[in-house]
Amino acid sequence: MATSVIFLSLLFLFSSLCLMPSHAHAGITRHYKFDIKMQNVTRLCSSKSIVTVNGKFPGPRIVTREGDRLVIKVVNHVQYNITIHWHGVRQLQSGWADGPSYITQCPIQTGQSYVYNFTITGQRGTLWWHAHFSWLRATVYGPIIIRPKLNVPYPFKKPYKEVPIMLGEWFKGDTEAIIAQSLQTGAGPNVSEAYTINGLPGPLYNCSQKDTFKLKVKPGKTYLLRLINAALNDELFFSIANHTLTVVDADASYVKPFNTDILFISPGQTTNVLLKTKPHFPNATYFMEARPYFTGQGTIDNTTVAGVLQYQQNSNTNLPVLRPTLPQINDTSFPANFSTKLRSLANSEYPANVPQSVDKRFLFTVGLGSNPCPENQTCQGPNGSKFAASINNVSFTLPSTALLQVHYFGMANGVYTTDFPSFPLMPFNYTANPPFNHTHVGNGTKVVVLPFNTSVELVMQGTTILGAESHPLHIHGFNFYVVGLGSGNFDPTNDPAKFNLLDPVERNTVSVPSGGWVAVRFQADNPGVWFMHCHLDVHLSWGLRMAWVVMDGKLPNQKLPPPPSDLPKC
Ligand SMILES: *[C@@H]1O[C@H](CO)[C@@H](O)[C@H](O)[C@H]1NC(C)=O
Ligand SMILES: *[C@@H]1O[C@H](CO)[C@@H](O)[C@H](O)[C@H]1NC(C)=O
Ligand SMILES: *[C@@H]1O[C@H](CO)[C@@H](O)[C@H](O)[C@H]1NC(C)=O
Ligand SMILES: *[C@@H]1O[C@H](CO)[C@@H](O)[C@H](O)[C@H]1NC(C)=O
Ligand SMILES: *[C@@H]1O[C@H](CO)[C@@H](O)[C@H](O)[C@H]1NC(C)=O
Ligand SMILES: *[C@@H]1O[C@H](CO)[C@@H](O)[C@H](O)[C@H]1NC(C)=O
Ligand SMILES: *[C@@H]1O[C@H](CO)[C@@H](O)[C@H](O)[C@H]1NC(C)=O
Ligand SMILES: *[C@@H]1O[C@H](CO)[C@@H](O)[C@H](O)[C@H]1NC(C)=O
Ligand SMILES: *[C@@H]1O[C@H](CO)[C@@H](O)[C@H](O)[C@H]1NC(C)=O
Ligand SMILES: *[C@@H]1O[C@H](CO)[C@@H](O)[C@H](O)[C@H]1NC(C)=O
Ligand SMILES: *[C@@H]1O[C@H](CO)[C@@H](O)[C@H](O)[C@H]1NC(C)=O
Ligand SMILES: *[C@@H]1O[C@H](CO)[C@@H](O)[C@H](O)[C@H]1NC(C)=O
Ligand SMILES: [Cu+2]
Repeated sequence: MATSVIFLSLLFLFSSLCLMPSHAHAGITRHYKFDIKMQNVTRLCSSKSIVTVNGKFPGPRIVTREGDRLVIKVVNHVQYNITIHWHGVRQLQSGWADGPSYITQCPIQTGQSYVYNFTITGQRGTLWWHAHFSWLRATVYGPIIIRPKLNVPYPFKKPYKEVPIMLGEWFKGDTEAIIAQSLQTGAGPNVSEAYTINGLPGPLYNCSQKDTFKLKVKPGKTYLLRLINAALNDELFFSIANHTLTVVDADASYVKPFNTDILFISPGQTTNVLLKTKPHFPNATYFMEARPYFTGQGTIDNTTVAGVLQYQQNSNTNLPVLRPTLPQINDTSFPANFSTKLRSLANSEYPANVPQSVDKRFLFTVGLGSNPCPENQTCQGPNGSKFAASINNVSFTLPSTALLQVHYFGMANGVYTTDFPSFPLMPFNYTANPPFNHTHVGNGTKVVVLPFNTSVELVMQGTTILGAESHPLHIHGFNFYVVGLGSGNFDPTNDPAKFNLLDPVERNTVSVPSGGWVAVRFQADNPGVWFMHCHLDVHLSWGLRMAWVVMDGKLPNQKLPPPPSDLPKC
């Protein structure tokens, strides 16, 4: 009797494994608890109380595998509202767990909690999590490390060790006060005092020698560095003196490996690289450094963070220090060349599912603009106005309730309108020099509605209004394929013929070149409300953001499930 029960249950287990559809959740469930707490931290000889997860800065690592479920309970113990966004996670049919405040959820208020519950499907590499309320992500961020499924190898030699490298930005002042002041006066916000590697500014700043990230290595080994740009407002160059890096993955999608001495990485992006150490103990210490790329007119933190690549046997000797060479701050050719090197692996195991036909085309201008100064106030933005930023001249106003909720319950009336322009309403020379002189932007909570599975081609066109800048545009709920990129105005007649529809890179954040354009394609196969915005928080706060509403499909697995019972209320 007992044996037959065991036999039957084995048979059942066996048959259910065989019958399991390939998309079913096959991994394990991993539980995390995030306590949002204040923590005193000292950097550059001044102490500051910052918002953290579990008192850690940078925050805790999430280590998982493709196919796993993550269940993360976030408890808010601080005076601020907060949400957490799992940056780059596709959130297939789990839009309620995406996190941007007032888009997919109301904030988790002081004393409240919310459980984020989602799976990692079809992704492997590095992603990250960060706060998605106001500028709290300045200190609330950490890595998401996604290993391949059990017994599935990397498509490159197994590294000896894996090391997350989070680039960040350190402000001596209170970042919430800084963005509030900018929105009030209309001026550009105060810039940071330092950049950081894993939270540490390093030896090139005053009073910071002891806060230096050291990567201790052995000779003749291959290390996998998981780079993440978590800086608030700055795209960065990164390099390690005398070492070549092999890029293998971007935004948790494998790429065709290529060698480079210097990386370009925008806020929101991740890049996995292989670092091969020297075959023998060298007689030098090597710095790894990062500093900004910037072409705009405003002020910027023009400093350099350094960490140390230290060969272990050499730790006690007084060796010469070698520093890498980084491009000039305004070297627009470097990001342009770098982006053309990124190609999907696009093989049978890791195909590039680039939409080959297009159902709906869009042209979005992205750039700066201004709002008039309110009556009786003096403003410190351009010509006494207030700085703003927009997409197709819409500076997006955040609603006071969550868009996903009103969409799901059919109560969108009065919260958002569906008239987000597909094309600029008034075309002009977007990259003219001198720039188009109409800077005033419109505003509203406008969205684009897409039927389920629409195949979308989106061209994002930078403008030169109030200064040409590059804008790292991030989409939630999807990856897009970067099919084309160029300088000047997009030419709808000649440029599409040059699109790469074979092996374009697949990512969640792409830099719209300064004074240029980028074309992406994606398949709207994920029902929900999905934020798309500039990942420079200053531009995000000024309104460079919008949302896509993707409708349910007909089949049960094409529908957004009902919200979890603990979804925060506004
Ligand atoms: C931070 O430091 C201040 C001043 O020393 C102290 O009053 C406060 O309790 C500390 N906060 C935390 C969270 O440790
Ligand atoms: C997470 O979601 C799954 C699938 O909907 C559900 O079975 C599970 O109970 C959820 N877990 C928690 C802790 O909410
Ligand atoms: C911004 O910088 C100015 C000049 O240094 C300073 O007076 C002001 O207090 C700063 N604002 C905030 C919010 O830290
Ligand atoms: C560093 O690289 C330079 C140029 O590639 C080379 O001449 C030098 O020997 C290297 N030095 C060390 C210590 O690796
Ligand atoms: C390091 O210095 C020692 C002694 O000066 C020398 O023997 C050795 O060859 C040097 N190693 C390298 C890699 O240059
Ligand atoms: C940035 O700093 C470097 C020196 O560190 C200086 O040469 C350069 O002019 C500065 N650039 C800007 C835009 O401030
Ligand atoms: C970068 O700035 C420098 C100094 O302002 C200028 O001489 C140079 O032409 C600029 N380079 C580019 C590529 O714009
Ligand atoms: C602006 O100031 C004038 C004169 O003091 C006053 O009459 C008017 O009501 C003020 N307007 C606003 C919007 O506060
Ligand atoms: C747009 O402006 C640029 C820079 O001023 C100029 O070179 C270009 O010819 C203009 N394009 C059109 C279509 O007018
Ligand atoms: C803006 O440009 C147009 C022509 O391009 C010109 O007629 C107009 O005077 C300009 N306005 C300002 C305020 O410079
Ligand atoms: C939004 O636009 C309206 C006019 O359409 C204007 O009155 C209002 O001031 C604008 N709001 C902001 C925040 O700029
Ligand atoms: C926190 O969120 C709630 C709900 O949206 C809102 O009523 C409240 O004003 C927010 N508080 C702050 C400080 O933003
Ligand atoms: Cu931007």
